[in-house]
Amino acid sequence: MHAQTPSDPAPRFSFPPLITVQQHILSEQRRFQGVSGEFSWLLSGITLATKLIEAKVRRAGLSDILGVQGDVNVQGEIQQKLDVYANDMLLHALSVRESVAVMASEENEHPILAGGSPNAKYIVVFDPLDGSSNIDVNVSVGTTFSILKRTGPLNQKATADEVLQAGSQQIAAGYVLYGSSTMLVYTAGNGVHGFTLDPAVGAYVLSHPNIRIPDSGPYYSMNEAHLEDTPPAYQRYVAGLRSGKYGRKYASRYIGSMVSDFHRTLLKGGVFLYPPNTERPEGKLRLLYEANPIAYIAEHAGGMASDGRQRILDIKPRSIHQRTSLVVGGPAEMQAFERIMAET
Ligand code: AHM
Ligand code: MG
Repeated sequence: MHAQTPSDPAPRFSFPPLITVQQHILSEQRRFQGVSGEFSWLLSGITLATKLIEAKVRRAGLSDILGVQGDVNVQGEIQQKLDVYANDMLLHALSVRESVAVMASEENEHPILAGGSPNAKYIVVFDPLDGSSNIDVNVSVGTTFSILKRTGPLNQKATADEVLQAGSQQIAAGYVLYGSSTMLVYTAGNGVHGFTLDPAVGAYVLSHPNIRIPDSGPYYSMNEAHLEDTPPAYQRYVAGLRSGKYGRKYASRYIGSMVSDFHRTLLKGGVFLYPPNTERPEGKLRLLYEANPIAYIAEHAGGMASDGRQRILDIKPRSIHQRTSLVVGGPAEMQAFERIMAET
């Protein structure tokens, strides 16, 4: 008989365990059937790309010193526009994930069929850098993404039309906000979780587990320059928010960068709206890669999202760059909105 090797007790730490997004995805994978290793590998492609994007966004202010976009920089490289760079990073990181069959981006007119395995089963749709016109003035921007499963037979080549699925078919969605810190917020259908990028070690660390949107919050958020040009029901709704008709007098906050405006709405409560207006009767935001991921996250955090006629997630898309109006927020604000719409 061998003598047992003595072992030291497991170390005890006085700080809470650090959970990275990769650990979190893996633990979800163990707990839920249907969440496969391929899926976590795919998500790691998104997190890698967003770290590369964040590094570039953080240096954006230096472009005035190092050369403007389109110029040749000090290394003799042509400076790319940041949204083009962000798109390239996502396309690159995802095209080497064998499980990705199709990618669709705000920056590409048509969906891109990835060359992965013939059994690749995922479709990834994204806006690589939403609100990029704000970069020049140092305002936060974001990346939004949505993950769907292929609808066609797996042993046949994917078709671009498979991207055109209602948002309710998403299996995961998220965004990254490049703000005063960089945060990833995602859901794979089991709670909404927020991770803050620790720039020292380059890891997204769980900072906001199980985010729930407050039942009611202090802010409404819209571009009020368009208010007179929006349908009367929206005007009545905003008047009600301002006047205290829905239980409180709402204050106004508008950044003009959807991820930032939604992120505040998610954490503090309230409502974000981009209604139709005379210039944009369909609304401005894109259904597949802007409204759908935001709506999916909102619903999984206890909120709601509507285009004024129906649930965002029920809209069957006709084209990949289709626009929609969007009203998204907490239950109290959304129920008030739905009552107003029902009266019209
Ligand atoms: P973009 O995809 O061209 O960046 O436009 C989308 C952005 C959103 O981030 C934001 O909610 C909206 O445009 C702001 O629009 P406006 O300037 O009309 O208020
Ligand atoms: Mg956009």
